[in-house]
Amino acid sequence: MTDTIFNKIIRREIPADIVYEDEHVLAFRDINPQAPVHVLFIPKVAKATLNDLSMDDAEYVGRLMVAAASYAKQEGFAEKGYRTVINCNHDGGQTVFHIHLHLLAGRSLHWPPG
Ligand code: DGP
Repeated sequence: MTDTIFNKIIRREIPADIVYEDEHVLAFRDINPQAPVHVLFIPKVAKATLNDLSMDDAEYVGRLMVAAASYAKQEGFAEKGYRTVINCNHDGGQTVFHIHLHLLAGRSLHWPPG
């Protein structure tokens, strides 16, 4: 897959407000926040979309969820609530083709989403 802006963030070639990092996952604040808390959790090894995953990648993508939930607990909004979203391709609203989990919190979120 082609290099994306998120790989440049991983390599520290462009700045980002990084809030979490481990061996497999990096998390940073979204440049265009849709809620008071809007953090993107990305795998350090890039795959473009959810469609590129197989069952062998269950841990790969699961790590994003677990990291997001841990962050929510650490930041103190886990009990109040939050939303996680992975957009896929055009109709899903995906614009950056490096899988990422959105974590949104800090306000009451509407359903269904737009
Ligand atoms: P999606 O639409 O699901 O592909 O979400 C991509 C998100 O990435 C979008 O909410 C804006 C964010 N984004 C795009 N470029 C940058 C960037 O350079 N820095 C940061 N922090 N976020 C970015």
